[in-house]
Amino acid sequence: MQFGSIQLDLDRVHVMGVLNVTPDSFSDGGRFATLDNALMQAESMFQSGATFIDVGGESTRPGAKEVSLQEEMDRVLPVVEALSETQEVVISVDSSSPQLLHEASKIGMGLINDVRALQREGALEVASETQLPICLMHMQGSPQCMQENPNYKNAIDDISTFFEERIQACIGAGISKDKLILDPGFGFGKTLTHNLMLLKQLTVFERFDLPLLVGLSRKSMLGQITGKEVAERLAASLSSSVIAAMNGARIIRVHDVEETVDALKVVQAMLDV
Ligand code: 7PJ
Repeated sequence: MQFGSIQLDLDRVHVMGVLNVTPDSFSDGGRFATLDNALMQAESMFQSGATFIDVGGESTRPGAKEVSLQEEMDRVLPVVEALSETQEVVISVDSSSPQLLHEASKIGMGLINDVRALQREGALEVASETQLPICLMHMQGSPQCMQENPNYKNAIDDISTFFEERIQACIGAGISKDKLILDPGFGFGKTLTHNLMLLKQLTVFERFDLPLLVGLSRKSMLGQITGKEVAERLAASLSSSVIAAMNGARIIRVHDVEETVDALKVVQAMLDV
């Protein structure tokens, strides 16, 4: 798949490093809120083997406050611009805001990562104009209320129906199907059981014949399983990344890039035999 100027083989496993530029971000306490810190963190993730850097300025942790468009743009755009000048890495932008995505597309964004799957007004049109790849993520509800009472008739079926609907919406907006990546959205309006079922049955989404991206890194489901705080979830995160890759995920979104790259090299070496 072509991500701006960078071509990647998505039959192989890739690591996406998370770069939060939110002062209230969930697991690094906003330490990378300033531009210099963000760039240093990105450089370190790139050196460790990340092929994507996912820049996000809106905290979507459960219960997080909404951020204004201006604030989100002020956080994200300088980072995108600086990264595109210095790194040979795909810059993914974790945003649902059409205006931000439009601006970011002019300064080096290589992937649209929208946790709302282009459902905001104007998002489909902007995404179509950029001609960039798009990750469509499933979420039930909104970050403000999604963990209050996650509820599905059948989570796999409901998420599949959602994917079908969003893929059709994209095609209707002139986006070709081969630009799409799917993500079931671990932790976004899902109970522990939903998350575990999705991880176990991830291969069911192979029927869409599109690359799968997943993010499980440090998430609360891992805290529920291990009883550990966010900062102590490395081993659990690695375990979940390995399971996801073995079940077909090809882009794994994580905070701990160096450790994940090694863990996934083992998976890739095995797949290569
Ligand atoms: C995800 C994301 C994810 C995609 C976040 C966190 C919450 N984008 N953005 N998939 N999670 N595509 O990292 O805990 O799972 S923010």
